[in-house]
Amino acid sequence: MADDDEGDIRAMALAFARERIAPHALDWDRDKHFPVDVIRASAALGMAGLYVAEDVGGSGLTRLQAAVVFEALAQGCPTVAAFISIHNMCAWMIDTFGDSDQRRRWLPMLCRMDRLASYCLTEPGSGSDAAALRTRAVRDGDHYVLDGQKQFISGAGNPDDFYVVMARTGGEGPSGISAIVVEGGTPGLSFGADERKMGWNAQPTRAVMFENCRVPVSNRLGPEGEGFRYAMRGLDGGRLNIAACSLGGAQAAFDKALAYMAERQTFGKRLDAYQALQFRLADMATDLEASRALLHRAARALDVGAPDATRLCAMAKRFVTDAGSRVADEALQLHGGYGYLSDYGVEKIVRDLRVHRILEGTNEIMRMIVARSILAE
Ligand code: FAD
Ligand code: 2MC
Repeated sequence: MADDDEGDIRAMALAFARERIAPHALDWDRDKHFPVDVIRASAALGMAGLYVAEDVGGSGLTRLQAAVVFEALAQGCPTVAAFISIHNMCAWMIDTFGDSDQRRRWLPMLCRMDRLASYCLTEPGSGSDAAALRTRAVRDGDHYVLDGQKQFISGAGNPDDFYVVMARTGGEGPSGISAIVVEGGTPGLSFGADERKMGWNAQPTRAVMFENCRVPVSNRLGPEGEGFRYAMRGLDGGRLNIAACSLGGAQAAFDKALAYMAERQTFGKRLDAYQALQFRLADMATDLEASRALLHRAARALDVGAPDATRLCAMAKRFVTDAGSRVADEALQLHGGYGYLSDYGVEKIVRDLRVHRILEGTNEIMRMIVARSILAE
């Protein structure tokens, strides 16, 4: 990607974040409001199918360009940016693993965000050990009959929803899993209550239940038994985006701290005149740069299909989400008591970023992926 392209894309996403997201982010967090209208407006700028091919309405960007977009969007609100990322992950899975009929049927409306897509892997009894999932899809003629429950599904329960569901069509383990699209409104599909949570309040998190839920076999992506590998391929890119969302949130917290320290005086001096605090700023800025460098390195690796791409995506997800939380927490500390007040916006970033160390694979699982790959060499 040429630097000019990257600059234009960043400027466009930053403008959207500043104008459409940031002014409302605190209200959405407080009111637990899922801003579907604003999320849809991002689709008009090409953000709903960032790395979906252009023939079906996607933007055809690279993962590196997408990482730049998600960092910029997250400067407005990490939670809204992260939902857009999940939608993109689902759209990419259909683009990559769907047949031409499925691509034409679903992708134009997903790229317009007529429907919002959710990714359904986790279950009450299987989170980190995702291949132990138990939701069953039993073949009955031209249909699968789904029974089971998904847990913690982001964005679920919206009237225009669309679900990419990993379900068991075969035996135990990863090779018994298939990826099946379930469209909102299908009889037998229902939802739990919106979970009350520490952060990520601007998007709903719900259980998704399947009870005798009949879905055409033609909704299956690729052959039976490939669903787990597709789900993991989707998460490679999803993890980059979650890292980018942490980076954007942390950058926004850093910028707030810098501005605050230029204003606030103690003992007759501005906060930014104290060397002890300047050193803290130096460490935070270094964390941000190191994070961006590793994130972009991993994104380039995924773009070219490098053999170590999965390992680099896991490294970036672990490193950047940890560093992002550290920077945001330091920014809160540098605000003193005001950092703890909601109106200053920093405590919301701390709360939103906390879950990035848990979801899309916990940071312990990221270490497992990295360590396994090192030891396999
Ligand atoms: P567990 O797997 O039970 O893990 C508990 C703890 O043990 C963790 O610290 C874990 O790292 C550690 N651990 C587990 N096994 C090992 C091991 N072998 N070695 C070392 N440590 C280990 N899922 C979806 O499918 N779709 C979504 O849209 C989605 N959105 C989410 C939104 C929110 C707000 C949240 C909180 C979760 C979401 N998730 C979603 C689920 C998320 O991916 C899981 O919570 C996560 O993968 C961890 O699974 P678990 O909660 O079952 O924890
Ligand atoms: N790309 C392609 N294939 C992959 C892959 C990847 N990144 N990762 C695994 N596979 C393949 C692997 O090669 C193997 O294939 P084969 O049978 O042909 O050899 C198969 O998948 C099974 O892989 P493993 O043997 O590594 O499976 P295992 O069960 O030991 O562990 C693990 C896999 C731990 C990496 C996986 O379960 C995992 O990522 N767990 C975390 C779950 C997670 O990230 N959940 C996120 C939910 S979404 C979310 O939170 C949101 C907010 C949206």
